Amino acid sequence: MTLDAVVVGAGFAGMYMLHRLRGLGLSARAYETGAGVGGTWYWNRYPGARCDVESMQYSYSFSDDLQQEWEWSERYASQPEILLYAEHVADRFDLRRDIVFETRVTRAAYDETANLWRLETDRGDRVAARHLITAVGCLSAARVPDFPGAASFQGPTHHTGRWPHEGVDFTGRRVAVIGTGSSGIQAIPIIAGQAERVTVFQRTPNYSLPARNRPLEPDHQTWVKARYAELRATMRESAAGILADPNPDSALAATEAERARAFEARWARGGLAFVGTFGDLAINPDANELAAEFVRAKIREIVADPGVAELLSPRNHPIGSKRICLDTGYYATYNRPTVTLVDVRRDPILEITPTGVRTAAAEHPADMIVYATGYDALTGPLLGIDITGKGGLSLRRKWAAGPRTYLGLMTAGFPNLFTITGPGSPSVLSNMIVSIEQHVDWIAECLDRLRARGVATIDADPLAEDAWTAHVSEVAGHTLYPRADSWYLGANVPGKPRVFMPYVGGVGAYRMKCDEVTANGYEGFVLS
Ligand code: N01
Repeated sequence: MTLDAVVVGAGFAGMYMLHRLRGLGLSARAYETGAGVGGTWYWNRYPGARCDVESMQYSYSFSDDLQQEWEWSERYASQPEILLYAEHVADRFDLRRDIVFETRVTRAAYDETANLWRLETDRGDRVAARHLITAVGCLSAARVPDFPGAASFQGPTHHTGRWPHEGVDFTGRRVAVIGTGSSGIQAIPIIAGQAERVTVFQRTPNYSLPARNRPLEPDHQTWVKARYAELRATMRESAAGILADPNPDSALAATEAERARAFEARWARGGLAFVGTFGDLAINPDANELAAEFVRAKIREIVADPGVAELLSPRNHPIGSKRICLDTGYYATYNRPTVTLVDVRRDPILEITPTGVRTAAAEHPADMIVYATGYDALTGPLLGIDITGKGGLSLRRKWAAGPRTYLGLMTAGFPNLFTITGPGSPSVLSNMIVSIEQHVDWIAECLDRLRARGVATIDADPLAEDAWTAHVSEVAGHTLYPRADSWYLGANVPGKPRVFMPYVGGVGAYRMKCDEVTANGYEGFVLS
């Protein structure tokens, strides 16, 4: 059977892509590893999982009926509520009949003679499609570090991104949590509220800001819904796809009192708006340090033990150069007598034993291990599929020194393969749904226009790809991002090339660039 398009994944990207393809009258099918829709929100069922983009902004804008009828209950939606929303969308737009669940696409090979993508799945399906569109997510390849002895551990182990559907009861348990990124920081306070003991193994302290989550006031919801068109337009033209009200002024130009007032006001407001307190926090190390020290002072205020407060205070990277975390009661959790923090930089994990975690200095008994150890980000989910393009070129080989794309949408030598929120696009540096909708709309329009012009094949021009890849890296070089060992750079995966993968130019500027490429007849692409 030959389809017009196969979509890989049925999270927010895959679902909307499928909807748009159908709207164009194309035959399409999505393959999804999970047993349901929702992607990230299907897998990440750990306690405390919540989106840190506000719910009324972290939602689809493509259907006004949908955005008017759906009611969010909190400022930041919890994982169960976002999953319900995803399921509602799947039902409302009747998407499930074209999604094959519990099926992973394992291979995709471009057949040059037939101009088709030939796919294989782990269930033995064989299917051919004119277009292959990956909607595999940026943070879906979960990573558990290779600790010696890990398999010998006698109790249950759970990665935050592969959490059991039936939930986990921590009552009476001694729980080891490894990792203090966004997932760990959300889960630790809730686990500590239930477990007998929690030992947190921290390699890098993170800057975390208070979420100040609360029930969504009905008046606010009505207000937003009445202005959705205008607010969504502002989000699309913004830097990060959120309504953040950034202050363009320099932190260094303000007086000490003005700065303190500005930081305090945004800290009190809660959420990601803190990073927009001044315009130079992401680019000027001195300005950044002022914001970083403000957060460290807050940690010292909250955490009773000065030694623990110091361990929790990030000092080896600028604020915002690793993904900022939002929390509810994270730092205060360390005031509980049942919670211990282990700094694994000073006291490294040597091995997992049958009954706990052994560091250089001590054995830490545990009945359960929670791995909040993150992902092989951006490239991991794509390279997890054995993809070969023209001349048998494998994507793994092509990207051996880091991803190379044109606009994060295509990679040369792999015709008719589109990568939604691929490396080289704003993706993880933005509200993902804004970036997803922009890519899906761009791809849908492209397929429609090419069909109208009788063009069968689109591929990235290698020269345009070289220029874009250099531009992505150059723009990142003007910021403080490369100063941290982050997953944006692949630093969390041993052996992964150190390349800054997402595009920091901002979703507004990026959208203009993509629209310009379309207006110029797909400049930088080769059509045939
Ligand atoms: O993963 P992470 P995450 N030994 O990679 C540590 C999004 N997200 O799942 O920093 C010891 O950030 C690692 O240490 P280090 C968001 O974009 C959003 O928490 O590499 N420790 C780090 O502390 C986020 O950024 C939301 O030194 C090891 C932790 O494990 C992204 O997903 C919620 C180790 C991993 O942190 C990923 O977040 C959750 C080792 N060998 C996630 N290996 C919201 O919207 C790794 N670590 C709220």
